[in-house]
Amino acid sequence: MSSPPGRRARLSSPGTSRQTPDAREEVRHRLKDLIEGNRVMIFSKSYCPHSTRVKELFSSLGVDYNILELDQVDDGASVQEVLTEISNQKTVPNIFVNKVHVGGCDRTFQAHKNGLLQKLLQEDSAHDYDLIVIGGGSGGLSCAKEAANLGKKVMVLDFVVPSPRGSSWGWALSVWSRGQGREARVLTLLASSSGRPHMVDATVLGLTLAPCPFSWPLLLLTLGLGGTCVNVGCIPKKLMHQAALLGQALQDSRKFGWEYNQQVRHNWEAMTEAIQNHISSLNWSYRLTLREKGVAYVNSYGEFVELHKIKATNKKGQETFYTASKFVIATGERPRYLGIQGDKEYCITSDDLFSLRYCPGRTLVVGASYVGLECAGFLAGLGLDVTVMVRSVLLRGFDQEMAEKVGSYLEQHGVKFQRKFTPVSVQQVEKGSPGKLKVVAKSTAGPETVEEVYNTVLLAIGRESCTRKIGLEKIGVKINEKTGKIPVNDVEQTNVPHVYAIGDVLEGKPELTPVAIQAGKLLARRLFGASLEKCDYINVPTTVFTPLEYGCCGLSEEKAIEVYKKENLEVYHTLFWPLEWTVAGRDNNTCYAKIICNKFDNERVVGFHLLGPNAGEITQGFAAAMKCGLTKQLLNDTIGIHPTCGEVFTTLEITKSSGLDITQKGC
Ligand code: FAD
Ligand code: NA7
Repeated sequence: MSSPPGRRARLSSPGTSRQTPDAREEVRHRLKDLIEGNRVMIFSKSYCPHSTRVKELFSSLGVDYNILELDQVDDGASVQEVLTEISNQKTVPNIFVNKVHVGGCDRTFQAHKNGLLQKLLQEDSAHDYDLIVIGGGSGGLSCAKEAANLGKKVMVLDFVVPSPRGSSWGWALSVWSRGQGREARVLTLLASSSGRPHMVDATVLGLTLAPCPFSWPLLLLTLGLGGTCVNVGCIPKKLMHQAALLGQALQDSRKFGWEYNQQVRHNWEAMTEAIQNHISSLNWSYRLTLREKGVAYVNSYGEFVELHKIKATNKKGQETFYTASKFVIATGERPRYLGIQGDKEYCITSDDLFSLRYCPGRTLVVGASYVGLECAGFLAGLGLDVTVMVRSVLLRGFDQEMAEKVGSYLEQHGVKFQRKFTPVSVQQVEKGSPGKLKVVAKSTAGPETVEEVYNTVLLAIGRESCTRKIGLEKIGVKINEKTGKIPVNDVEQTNVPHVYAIGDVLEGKPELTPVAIQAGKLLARRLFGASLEKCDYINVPTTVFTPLEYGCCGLSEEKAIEVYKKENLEVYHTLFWPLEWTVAGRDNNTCYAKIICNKFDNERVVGFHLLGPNAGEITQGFAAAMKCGLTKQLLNDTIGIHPTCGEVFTTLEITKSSGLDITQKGC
């Protein structure tokens, strides 16, 4: 663990003689000054392992401490003697917190376990808040709520800077009031950013509400609380994926005997309005939860101005200043732009798509990572003409065999791929909703240039961390200048001890909602509770929600070969035919399952990959098994659930190295 170096106390005592009473008295005074002048004072010896453990504990709690290494000062022996008189403790480490003698290593850890240490540390009320979280997304809200659960005074700042196309999400005006009956609790959503004013009852939105504590109705304005996932990420994306899957199910249903005559068509406006209503209800329930937990929520842009002070600027430009003992940066990321003619004026990104008021029509998706492919997949599933412009490979960082299979399924389902091209200009040729845009693209492999007209151009070319305009340079928090990401140690602490970071802004960590949530919750528990548990970023499962879902956990085949070497791995795989696809007459050699095992570790599964229906649901369970050390033998010993797709992993027999045929016969 890399712990921040504590400040080294100086105890130089010129002319001090350990023998004379005067010198002894002088040491006593100096020690008193150190104990009274420092929130945490550790008397230690630089080589003592117990002292190191204690320093690590305070570092993991984000607490600044002062150290006096008794083996590194001239009069260390007499200091230790005087310390023994003061504290009745002979040994080091010898710890004082807010002038209170805590004890040695064991007693300090015990005090941490039973909460006494935290109480002692809290007796520092110089700041407005114990914790200020900048960013009210997945990570920030999780951290703030947990800190409030632990009795802390917490503030969350959340502010959405509108996208270049003007999208700013999630405002909702609602009334919260007592209902008619004893148990009744009513929230009525009056209007939301999704469009025209409407009245929706909370129960219809599936909200569980605490009874309204007031006898009069409370009018609440909620502004997009919840960050990327809720407003412009996972939630609307998965719901649009579901809309597309329903279209596929409609096609399959005829094979299962459903007869219907009316022409089936999809209504974009109806879908987006329903999804935006759901999002408004989530925004509102987050707001309510913060209120219930006593977390102060401020809809303002946060920026550091001093080590313990931030400036909060609201929509009207009004500035307010707040101080806190600790800060968590959870500002997330926003979509990147190409930096070419017409991109900010005419192109949209995922920040605009999910609330787009009109059907995007013929669409060009630029970028082939998961955001690009997922959007291309559901847009094609809704019946649109979609092209993906790919600069290099599909799904960089994912298993490339799986990525190509995801791509070919998309292609079978009507998505066109323009490989090895990147746009150089976007020009409006016709206004409208949607209008028409001419895209000129250049080959990345040669001099070729092409041009084509689309109704919509969706950029999915990566995301920029929101770390460059939050005053980090003023307080010395280091970022990776190239990526904007924040490097942290294994307890999410930046190089400035009282400033932490979680979620998408972190360098080298998976950019996923559950990761941000887990990191935020555990951070709060470490800072304010008795926990030392760290966030485990290994074997984080994920799923690409393309029309045929791709779920994975652990290493890609390429990465596994890099880490373990090919000869040390055994890869088991098969194509399979979901039962639901048989009657529907869908392809029998599309779905694919693969595990990568380390031959020299009991065939432990180091990579799990599945392309098939509901891969997200299936992968979640196997991820838990991988946490428990899943091996091939354990999979063999597991009895399958028949007939399911997941059972395929209990019967994998063919190794890739054998080269045996894995195609499914039939149909
Ligand atoms: P965010 O959720 O982005 O929250 C940051 C918040 O801070 C925002 O509200 C922002 O406006 C605010 N903010 C920024 N700067 C300031 C400031 N200075 N002051 C005040 N407020 C500020 N993950 C999954 O796990 N599953 C998925 O299926 C999935 N799908 C996705 C689909 C898309 C299209 C996208 C874009 C992302 C998807 N993700 C998915 C990723 C997921 O959304 C992120 O990993 C997650 O939201 C990160 O949480 P966070 O707390 O780090 O940041
Ligand atoms: P990613 O994962 O950074 O991928 C960006 C994609 O865009 C990738 O395919 C890039 O190709 C491509 N790209 C980047 N620049 C260009 C240009 N100039 N022209 C064409 N294509 C380009 O971004 P996502 O938006 O998909 O996801 C980012 C995170 O957001 C993700 O981790 C989620 O948590 C949410 P490359 O492979 O670099 O050649």
